[in-house]
Amino acid sequence: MDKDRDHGAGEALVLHGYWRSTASWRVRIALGLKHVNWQTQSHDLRTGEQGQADYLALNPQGFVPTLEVGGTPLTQSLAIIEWLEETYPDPPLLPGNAFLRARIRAFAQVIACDIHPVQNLKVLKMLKARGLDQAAIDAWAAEVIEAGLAACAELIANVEGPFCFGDRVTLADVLLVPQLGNARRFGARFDFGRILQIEQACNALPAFAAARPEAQVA
Ligand SMILES: N[C@@H](CCC(=O)N[C@@H](CS)C(=O)NCC(=O)O)C(=O)O
Repeated sequence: MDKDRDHGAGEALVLHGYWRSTASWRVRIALGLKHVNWQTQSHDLRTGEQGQADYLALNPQGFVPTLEVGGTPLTQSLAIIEWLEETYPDPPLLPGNAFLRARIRAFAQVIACDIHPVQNLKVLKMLKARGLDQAAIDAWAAEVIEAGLAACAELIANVEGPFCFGDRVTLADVLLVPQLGNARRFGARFDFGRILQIEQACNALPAFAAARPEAQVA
């Protein structure tokens, strides 16, 4: 890799992901909102394809997503989305002033840093290996999701919808909708504040509809 080369708009984009991956789902939404063309390469997490040597060369953590930009990999969904935001500024996912942007990022980070990481496959397998049965694992995941989503609802309690931060989709909505998919998977409550109405408003948009797991080829 030429470390001095920047990567800009118009380069070929390949999204390495998986249909059910929450973090890949986020990136699919952002790509759709930005009206960017991309190709997709699926890695079956159930069979461990994310741990194969050729994939680890792109993403040493063995996680999806990875976005290849002109053949160079970018990892971590939030970093990928921020790269998209800087490269394709329209429509902005981080609008407004610095204070509003900090609030939007805080909401997104509750999900990306504090709720989602403990439900990834590696972590769930570790719990199983330590003797927890599936019901206990699901209950533990649901508890974490519920506490996090309740906090998310509070963070936007003083904002009018239809979206998390007003009448435009932001990074917060991009993170929220896939996390609600995970909430359903683990049987967690998510009827906090405006959360359900926000999900409905988002899913009415083509970029969100096209990014749903059910709309992907497995
Ligand atoms: N912080 C990472 C999380 C990525 C992540 O957890 N990906 C999951 C799918 S949603 C994964 O690849 N899991 C594979 C495994 O745990 O082996 C990001 O936002 O990109």
